[in-house]
Amino acid sequence: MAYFNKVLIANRGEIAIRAMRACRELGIETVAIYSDPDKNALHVKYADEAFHVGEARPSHSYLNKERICEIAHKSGAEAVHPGYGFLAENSSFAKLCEDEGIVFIGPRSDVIETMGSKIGSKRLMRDAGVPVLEGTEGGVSTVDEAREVASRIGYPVITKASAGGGGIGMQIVHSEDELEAAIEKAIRIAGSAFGDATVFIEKYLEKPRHIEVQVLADSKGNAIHLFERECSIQRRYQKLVEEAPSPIMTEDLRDAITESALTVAKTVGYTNAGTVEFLFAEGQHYFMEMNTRLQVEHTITEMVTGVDIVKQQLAIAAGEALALDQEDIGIRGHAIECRVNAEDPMNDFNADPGKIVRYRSPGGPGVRVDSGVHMGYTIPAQYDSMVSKLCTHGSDRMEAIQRMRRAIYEYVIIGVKTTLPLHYAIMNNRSYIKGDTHTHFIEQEGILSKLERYMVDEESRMRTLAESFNQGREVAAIAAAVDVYVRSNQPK
Ligand code: MV4
Repeated sequence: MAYFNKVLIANRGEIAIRAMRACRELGIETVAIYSDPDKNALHVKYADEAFHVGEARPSHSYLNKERICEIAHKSGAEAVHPGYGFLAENSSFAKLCEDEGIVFIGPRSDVIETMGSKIGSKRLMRDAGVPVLEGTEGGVSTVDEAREVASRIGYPVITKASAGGGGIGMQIVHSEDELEAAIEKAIRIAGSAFGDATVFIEKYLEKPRHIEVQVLADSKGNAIHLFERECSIQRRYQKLVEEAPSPIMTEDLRDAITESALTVAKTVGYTNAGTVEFLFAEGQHYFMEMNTRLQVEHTITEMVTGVDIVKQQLAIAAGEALALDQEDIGIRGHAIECRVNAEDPMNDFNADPGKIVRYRSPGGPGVRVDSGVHMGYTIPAQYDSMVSKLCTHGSDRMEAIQRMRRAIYEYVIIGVKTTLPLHYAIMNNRSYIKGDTHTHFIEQEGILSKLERYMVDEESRMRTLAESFNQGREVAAIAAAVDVYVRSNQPK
């Protein structure tokens, strides 16, 4: 049962390799695309065939819809896996594939479009009986209307862009005298960021958790969920650490949130793998949005459920009925993901692309590292700076945490600065260990101000590892790289 003979992977880095791994296990041939700076990237070497797609700029390469369809036809690929980012939630690309007779491995284009509107999808789900936060019915057209709604639901309220994402256009409003200026600002920002100035208002939750439910739905009307992930630990809307299951779930809360997620999927006629995002506070969940793609953090759900989500995506896209029943799915143990980025946590998380001169990834029991890098690889400046997803699985949450600390200890990355010391600090934080996570965790726990201590440990660890690792010519180069690393990390 091979589903397809050949699949084009319209992405780069770790997620391109992740998709190809599922194809390889199933005996499906893979086609890679690559931009100029990715000529020698791992995803290109992994694939059976590779085609140059364009220059570095995403608009000329990984976002070039027509060229990607052309390569699919030329290579004889029957389907396209979009990964995450780039074209993964682009309804016009999904539509182009549909029109060209190429299977888009994801939901139908109209479903992507429906979920792209925050206002539209929120109203649709409220009408279907899914809990949503109180707020304006549609977009805010006048300040008077906003004032009326805000005083009805009570301050604080928040403005959001209907086309939005990533917190763009979000303004927290604590009282009526801030309202007018906040709405004007939100409209201006939304208009310039998305070309759609529609904003809405809803009740603001002070310290919510971010909990999301993984769903799978086939084209025959079957839908199941793979339980939840908690993704509350983030900075500037970039997730840093995720875990599955959520540390605060009870059986009742889980029944309620997974039922809502399945209602969302069924209400839009969802197919393929998707994620329903909720805010969670004081025992209640509220639908926020649906991500109509495979997510970065799908890995931890795979670790606790044993389900290969990418293989499920391929089966569903090929028109197969889900072979899994809800009763077959359980949670075994606990999994944590750290997104290891080539960034400098001591310098406002600025990207630190460049050459990885020494690299050794951790292993052993309960460790999974999904990565698109290798020793000698240069992380290009043009794309996101993720080095890898470091995931651990344990029989319970504490074992997963202990394994994560141990895996970070084993991880050698020299040449670029990484977020590993930050992850180490989180794994040793009292509140984190208690499971007391929320969306303002990093600021509230003062994680960044405690980092210097971990950076000093990290430097001496890297020195020791560099020395024990290398002989001959390489030693000088690595010693120099460690020195650069140490000097640039001196507390100011
Ligand atoms: C909120 C909220 C509190 N109340 N909405 C941030 C990104 C965007 N997609 C939704 N976000 C939030 N919406 C209400 N009514 C708090 C956040 C929020 C957040 C949400 C998920 C993960 C991390 C976050 C960090 C800060 C704020």
